[in-house]
Amino acid sequence: MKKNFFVLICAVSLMIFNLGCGNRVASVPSHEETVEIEIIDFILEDVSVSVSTTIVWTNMDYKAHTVTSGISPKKDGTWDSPFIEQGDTFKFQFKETGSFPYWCRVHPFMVGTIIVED
Ligand SMILES: [Cu+2]
Repeated sequence: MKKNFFVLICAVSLMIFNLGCGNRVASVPSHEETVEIEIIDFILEDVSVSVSTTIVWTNMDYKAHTVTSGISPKKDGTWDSPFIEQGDTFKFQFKETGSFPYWCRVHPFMVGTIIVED
């Protein structure tokens, strides 16, 4: 009986240990980060970020803007914000590498590019 109990404890320990390992793997830092971009004076910035980065745009202008992926004046459907009013934000996570041009649907002359690297 005592021996069985000991085996049971070992099995439970192993289960907990494995569970612990699983949790540790899941929480390994994935280098996900947030980059903040302020839209000021009708300028959309060019920014380079690493993959998995979330960009948060904040509109500092008195006019509403959008951040819309694609080459102005065409949307490519990767992302498109609603109107971002002064002080409001829009965020998008870049899960793939590449060069992503974007523009503002209200002011199609506003263009920028997000470069996403490994
Ligand atoms: Cu705009």
